[in-house]
Amino acid sequence: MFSNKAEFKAVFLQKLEMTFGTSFGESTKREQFQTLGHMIREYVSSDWIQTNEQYRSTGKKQVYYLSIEFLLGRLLRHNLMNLGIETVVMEGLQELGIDLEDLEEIEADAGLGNGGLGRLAACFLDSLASLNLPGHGCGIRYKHGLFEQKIVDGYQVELPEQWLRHGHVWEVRKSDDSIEIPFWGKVESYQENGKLMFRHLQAETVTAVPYDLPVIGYQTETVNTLRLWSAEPSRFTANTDILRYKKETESISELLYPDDTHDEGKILRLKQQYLLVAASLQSIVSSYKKQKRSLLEFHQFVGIHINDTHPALAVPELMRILMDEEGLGWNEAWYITVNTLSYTNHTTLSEALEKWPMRIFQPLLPRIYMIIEEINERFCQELWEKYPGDWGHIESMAILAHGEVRMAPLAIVGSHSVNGVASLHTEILKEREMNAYYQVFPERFNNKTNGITHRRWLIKSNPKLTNLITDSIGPKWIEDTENLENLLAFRKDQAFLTELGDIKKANKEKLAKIIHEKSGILVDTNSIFDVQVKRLHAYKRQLLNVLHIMYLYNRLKTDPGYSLYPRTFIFGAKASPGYYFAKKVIKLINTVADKVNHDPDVNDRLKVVFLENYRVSLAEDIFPAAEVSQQISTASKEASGTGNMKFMMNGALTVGTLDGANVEITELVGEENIFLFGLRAQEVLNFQKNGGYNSREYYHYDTRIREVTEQLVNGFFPDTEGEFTAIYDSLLNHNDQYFVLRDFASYVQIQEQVSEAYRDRSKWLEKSLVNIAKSGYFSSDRTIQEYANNIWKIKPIK
Ligand code: 26V
Repeated sequence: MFSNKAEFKAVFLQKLEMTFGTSFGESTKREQFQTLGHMIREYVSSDWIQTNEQYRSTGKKQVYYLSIEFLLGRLLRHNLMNLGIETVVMEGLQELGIDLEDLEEIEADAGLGNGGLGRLAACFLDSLASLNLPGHGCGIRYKHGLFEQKIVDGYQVELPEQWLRHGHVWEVRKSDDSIEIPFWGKVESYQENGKLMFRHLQAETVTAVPYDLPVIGYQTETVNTLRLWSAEPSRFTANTDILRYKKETESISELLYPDDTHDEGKILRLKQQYLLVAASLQSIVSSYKKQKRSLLEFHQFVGIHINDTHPALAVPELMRILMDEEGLGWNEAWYITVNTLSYTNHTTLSEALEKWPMRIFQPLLPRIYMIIEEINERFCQELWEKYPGDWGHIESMAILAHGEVRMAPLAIVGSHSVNGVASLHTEILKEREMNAYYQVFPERFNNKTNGITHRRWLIKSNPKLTNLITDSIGPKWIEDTENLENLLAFRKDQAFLTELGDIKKANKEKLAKIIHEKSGILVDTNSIFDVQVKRLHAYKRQLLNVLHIMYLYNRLKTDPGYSLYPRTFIFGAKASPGYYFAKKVIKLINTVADKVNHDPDVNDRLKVVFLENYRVSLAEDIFPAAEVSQQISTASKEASGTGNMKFMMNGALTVGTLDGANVEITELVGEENIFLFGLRAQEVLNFQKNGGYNSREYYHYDTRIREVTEQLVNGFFPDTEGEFTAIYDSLLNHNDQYFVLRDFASYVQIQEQVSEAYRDRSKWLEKSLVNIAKSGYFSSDRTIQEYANNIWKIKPIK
């Protein structure tokens, strides 16, 4: 299509004029962006077709990654880079007077996710394609991604996100592949050739329409597919209240995580989950059948991955397809189902473990419910043989109990592999949360420590550091990130360290500019950039961070001899709309920021910034500029964390608890290259089991704690009466569930060590270098290779 600058320019201009009927001189940035996007999509289409043909003709096993979230972010630069045409395009545009960076800014983030779970899915897709592995994503094409966050008067305000307002250049609508999804109605049994069969009657059907996105591997010819389903009214509906039916139908793919405090919201979420699963599985089975293979071998050629429990209905849906549509018997179908499916758990927090009331589930998905009943009955029978008479234990493990359908047990029982996402997390699953199932299926449990794609999180987002690395150790690390270890040879190389420091400084300046543009705050780029960016949740303890800032402020105000190394604390976080406490923490951060930033006694040494609307594209500017990475969850609560890996890869040092993947980070870099503090997971779990923690003791004996907690409620912050009572109560009247006060002293101390360490510049840079050098382990290529080898058993296809 184009192989040099001149050709690129000619095609670009022609396409722009043909598509928009406007001359280049008159065209808008958006038209230019869309032209470029369409060109790239056309550019990959032959590889895309070729990849699919190759997969079909070789007939090797393929994997489908089912996920309710895919947090892709922007794709333009990433696709150009992966295609290896970034330079041609950039220079070609330049000659036309267009800055590629300006066009990039036009693209809306595809923010179809909430946090780590969705971003992990996106990193995995990139690794699958880059490793030439036959693996595709299946998700939902939400009309609105995660809400857009505005901060008004310190409060989070949620606006509907509008990523599709101008269309999405990368997608292809495939309406011929649409699938009818039945809800409600009733199930009828009948006899066929002496066999008892079932059919679903009087259902209200919805049409699931697929939109395909190309997933382009890094400088390979592999182009996999992310298929996102959209819910549309069916042509076959018998519903006569058309307007209502249309509205109800479209609401299924309207937004991510609709509020499920009421039945209506629960129905909607369950519809989303079933739509995702049923449409994906039916399309997978129909493409398998085109290969003319027996369904009895299905599991040998297809793997289906359940990302967290949201797609766990894949278990009964695959059973339904195999039995009701393909005529297999229960035992055959069950064998195939279990051997096809695998499941990853991403959290042990009980509020995130999904359960659906049977009274809603049964009428909405009558046939699926029947199948779950049968799965449950057979599973309980098995348990009865293992634990005869122990009804209590059996009930605690059942899939159906206390009027609810429990999704995690359904996923475990129906999969041949169950994995956690970091070694500590997997141990906690095996020894505690899922111990009962581990006793029954020990061979199913395994660990797959998370990873991140270094192509987006280092090569694309930190080009300066990328160049320094390649200039120093050659380009081999790009293919295999373990080679980053070769950087260790430069530990004592002052010229290298100086350059490393200069690059960080340049990245800090870029971020400082963004901060100034977005919030009007001027930050000192010689100060330490100390960053906490992640979902807002009590267990992640943004509160500990902000209480520490209050303490620093108090100390600066009252202790004239105190010399604090200047620090800029940067936050980015969205709170779930219904999460009252999390929203109060956002308000507190902004209130403290306001006070600190406007106080001339301290604001030359202390600044606090809350960056609004944290999302993938903003994150790409934050990680390269960070020097301190805050990973301070209550030990045992963070399954893995992946932000921690992105910071590390960009040379930030971690201040963290021994939680999630911080454990592996510590093993890799050594305790001298990380700042650990706080309770260990075992201590937290023991407190939770046996009691013995009293937060008020810490209040009484530590004057620093007393002062900062009282300041929440004593008028210290003007015009905030009652504003922070819930936070105060959580700490002192509800015994501080997340051990914020227990870890406070230890956190203050480790932060002092950070300041101390930073004063020795070359020492600090050496630690930074060690972190980068050891971060290769956290490439999602390593993670995906482990999934491919040990769970999915898939091989590269070139
Ligand atoms: C939380 C919430 C909060 C309220 C609104 C709805 C909602 C939906 C999902 C979740 C959490 C889902 C699980 C999740 O994102 N887990 C994260 O998965 C990452 C990838 O494995 C892991 O690194 C993080 O530690 C884990 O928290």
